Amino acid sequence: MTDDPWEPFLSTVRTVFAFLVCAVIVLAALALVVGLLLLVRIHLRRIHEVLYLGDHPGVGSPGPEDFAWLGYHGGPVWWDLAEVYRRVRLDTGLFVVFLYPFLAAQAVVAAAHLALAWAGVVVSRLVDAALLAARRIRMVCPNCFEAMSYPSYVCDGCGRTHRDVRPGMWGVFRRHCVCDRALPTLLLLGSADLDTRCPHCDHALEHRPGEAREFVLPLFGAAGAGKTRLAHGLYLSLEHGAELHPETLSVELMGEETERRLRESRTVLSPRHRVAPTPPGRRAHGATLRVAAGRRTLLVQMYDTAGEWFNTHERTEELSYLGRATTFLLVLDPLAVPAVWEALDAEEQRRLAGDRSGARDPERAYLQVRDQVQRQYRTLGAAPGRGRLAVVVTRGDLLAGTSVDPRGIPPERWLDEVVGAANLLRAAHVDFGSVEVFVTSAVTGPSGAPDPSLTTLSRWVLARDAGALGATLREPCDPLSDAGEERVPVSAGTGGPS
Ligand SMILES: Nc1nc2c(ncn2[C@@H]2O[C@H](COP(=O)(O)OP(=O)(O)OP(=O)(O)O)[C@@H](O)[C@H]2O)c(=O)[nH]1
Ligand SMILES: [Mg+2]
Ligand SMILES: [Zn+2]
Ligand SMILES: [Zn+2]
Repeated sequence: MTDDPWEPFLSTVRTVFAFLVCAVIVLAALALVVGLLLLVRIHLRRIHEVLYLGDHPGVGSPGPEDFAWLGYHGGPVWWDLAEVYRRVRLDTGLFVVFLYPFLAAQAVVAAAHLALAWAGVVVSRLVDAALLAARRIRMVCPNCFEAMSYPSYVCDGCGRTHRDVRPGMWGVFRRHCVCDRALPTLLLLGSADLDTRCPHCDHALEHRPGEAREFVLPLFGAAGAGKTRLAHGLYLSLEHGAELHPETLSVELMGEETERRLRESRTVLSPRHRVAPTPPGRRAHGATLRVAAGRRTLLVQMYDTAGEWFNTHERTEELSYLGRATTFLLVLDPLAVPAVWEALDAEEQRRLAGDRSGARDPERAYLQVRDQVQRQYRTLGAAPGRGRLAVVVTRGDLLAGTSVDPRGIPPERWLDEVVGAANLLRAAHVDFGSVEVFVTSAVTGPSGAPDPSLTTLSRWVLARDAGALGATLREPCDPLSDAGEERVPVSAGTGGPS
């Protein structure tokens, strides 16, 4: 065995070479790690700049047409991702390929944010819509009579009107007005606390639509029939009930306009008061009452339009609230009907001449409205024949003690036999699902309490469409039940369902 004299030398070279290779590998790995860390730092800095400092020249302020900032999921999430990519590519050149996994991770986070936000949009809208449907809330503007899927809300910071605040591009649970004020996006989240407007006519809606069921109640009939006085009477009967039993019933006039029109009800109903005709030039505006019994609330919109509107097809056609109602009050002045007038003796005629209105034919207004309701139901796809009609004979107090005194006779029979309204009644029974006749006295008694006939009518009005609220109103403790469902009139001209 011979010793190679080069062997120690070669061994040293190999060792040095191996060391050098290791050093290069370590250095390369170090360089790679340091490089990657630098790249990641650049990426994170750009993310910070774009996402958190909002340094994004590509995204401008909202224009004059815009009213809210887009929600992050409504576009900015992708714009930010593209901007971060643009900047890191500029910073790192070809080395950007090393950042692809990190950019992909950012894209995954962005996509997850997007998925979560849009799921929030869909779920919250569904829940809100389901709650409105379950509570059978449909919103109708008392000014233009259009149905609204959602009211518009006014920003309490700058006064801008937001047409549709519901969750979407502009926000999930909150949206940010261009003035930066955060607004709730749903009735559930408190949007009803903001000033509300109609999305169709921009009229201020002071009755907080969406919080409770709305109940459209049209009063119609010839000029001078007694619609305005009856509207006051209905309000006062509920008011009186609430005064007697504040713990079970409350009634509130919603908004300035309703208050202006109904606050004088007690004066209007004093027996000697004469009501001025409703100006025929003006379209009706629904007067809204908030009626609450226990936890149940109803927004009653009473529409009292001047009698002239029911004379021609063209005018009645404009009253599109008719198609939104299922309960109707046909108001009728018995003294105007020739058969009733002629049945009075000369002395009675002399005494009541000043209380007689001019329209001789109550059927005219009925047919106009009936045709219009059927037309509007067809247009809206509503089921025909589901409506309820009350034929309300006014001036019961004036008829009391006369030759045509309705007391003690079932109101429908009296209407048929004394007023001679058999044709009208026959048509009404064909056209409406249910028909009741009432004789009312829109007056207050000596104590200031409204005549019980008004309470009887109020109870009938609220009984079905108000659902459980109607039932609450019938509970024994409630004054509205005092007259009893089947009771035959006792006070002057009091009518009950026949
Ligand atoms: N005593 C008494 N008077 C009534 C009653 N109902 C109506 N009147 C009077 O009849 C007249 C006409 O009543 P309104 O309520 O103005 O009639 P309207 O249907 O609103 O009339 P237009 O607005 O012109 O369409 C007024 O002088 C009322 O005071 C009632 O039940 N009793
Ligand atoms: Mg009137
Ligand atoms: Zn409107
Ligand atoms: Zn604002």
